[in-house]
Amino acid sequence: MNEVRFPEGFVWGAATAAYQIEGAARDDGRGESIWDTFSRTPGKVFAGHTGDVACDHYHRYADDVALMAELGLAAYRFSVAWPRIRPDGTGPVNPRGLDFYDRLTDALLDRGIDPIVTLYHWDLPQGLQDRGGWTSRETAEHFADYALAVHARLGDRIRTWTTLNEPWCSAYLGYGNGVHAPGVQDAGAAFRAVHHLLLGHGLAARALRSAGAQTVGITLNPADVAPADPDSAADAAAVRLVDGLQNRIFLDPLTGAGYPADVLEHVARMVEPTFIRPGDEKIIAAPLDLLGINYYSPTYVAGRPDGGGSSAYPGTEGAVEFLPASGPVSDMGWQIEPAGLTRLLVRIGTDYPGLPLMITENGGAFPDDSAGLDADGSGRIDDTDRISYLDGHLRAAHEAISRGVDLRGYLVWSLLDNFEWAEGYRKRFGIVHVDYLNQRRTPKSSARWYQEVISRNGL
Ligand code: PNW
Repeated sequence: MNEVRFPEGFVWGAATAAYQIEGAARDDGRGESIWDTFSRTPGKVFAGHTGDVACDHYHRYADDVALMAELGLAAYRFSVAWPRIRPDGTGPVNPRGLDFYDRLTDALLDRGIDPIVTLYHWDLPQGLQDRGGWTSRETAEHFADYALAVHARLGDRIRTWTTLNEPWCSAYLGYGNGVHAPGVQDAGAAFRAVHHLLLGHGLAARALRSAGAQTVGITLNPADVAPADPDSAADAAAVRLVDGLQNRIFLDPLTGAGYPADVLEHVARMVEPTFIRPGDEKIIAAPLDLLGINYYSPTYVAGRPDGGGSSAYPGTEGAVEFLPASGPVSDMGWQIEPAGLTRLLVRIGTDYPGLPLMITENGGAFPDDSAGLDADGSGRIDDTDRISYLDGHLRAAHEAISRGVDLRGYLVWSLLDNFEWAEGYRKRFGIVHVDYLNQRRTPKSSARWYQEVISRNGL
């Protein structure tokens, strides 16, 4: 294989999210989130798993930061749990919740690791869901207030602030097909949620910048949507529809172009978009310093009147067929295709120029292979499938850079095995293995490999 070197200053790191790793669900005045409610509802999450304990990172953060330092990470992306900061969503700020992120931030800075904050990685306070959640406009305003409260405590030390993680998932999986919390199944609610999430982003971005935040961004999970048959006009129409629902519905308003007309037309078939008020698109278009991109797998579609569509894309039934994965897949069943990452980065770099990009998540779930571990946790976990996934995707990212894409960094998902949402703990994305019986951390071979990549700034 060719040697590749990344640009000087390229940021290497890892990512996690609060509900997936922290545990300590009842500590220090934390309130409940929609994921507490959802995971405690029988039948929603695999085997009834919850985030009550997770990786117990809340109590073990100092050791986890030491591990990050050992691996040589330059940056660490974590999320702040809103219900730790405003336990019931609307009432007073809980200083003990902020204390935890204060300690974590200082531990990172002590080790020279740059903190990258995500303000919302899906754990909406249940109290706000009881008032309509993201279908309600008022949630967007509460989000901006909460963002300011976090900034007031950490703004003197944290440079990079991102508002939302993957609003596509929050809206379409949370309110559309109900596979994620809060488990609502209603296409109209999903589109209301899209708009209020974007509005919340815009209000928070503006507020953070006025408060002095240096770098303000958002993380999306844009898809590389490709046609089953590149020569078929019907498939091209299906690509346009899915691209609209996944990519342009977010990227166009965020970058100042407003909602695309074809997407609004599609939405209007399911719900009258009266929730979009004059002036909203201007708020959503708050200047962005960074666009985070999470990429795992490509999406192939065909245009067919008898296509089953996907419950994750409202209104695609009877128009689109989503092709099943072909070729190698991860333990999530997701097709492994690094070239999709190159295509996606080049497309975003071309269609939305001038926006610095960072891969804020990329990685693979692969079956646990901890059988080689001794009882004391020593020994090796040879996750060669994960190493080859990461190697392929880093080469794909490098290819995009060499084609002129302004890619600033790469954060692997994830530092630790963790609570994989509806899949519970059965899917493992970590470069570090977690034994949930005793919370022992064991770096997998991929962690040692990544350490080497970081130290050479390349492959
Ligand atoms: C992302 N889908 O979630 C999240 O940001 C992470 O918290 C998560 O652990 C990671 O990817 C791996 O799943 C997604 O169904 C969940 O298309 C589901 C989908 C996409 C992303």
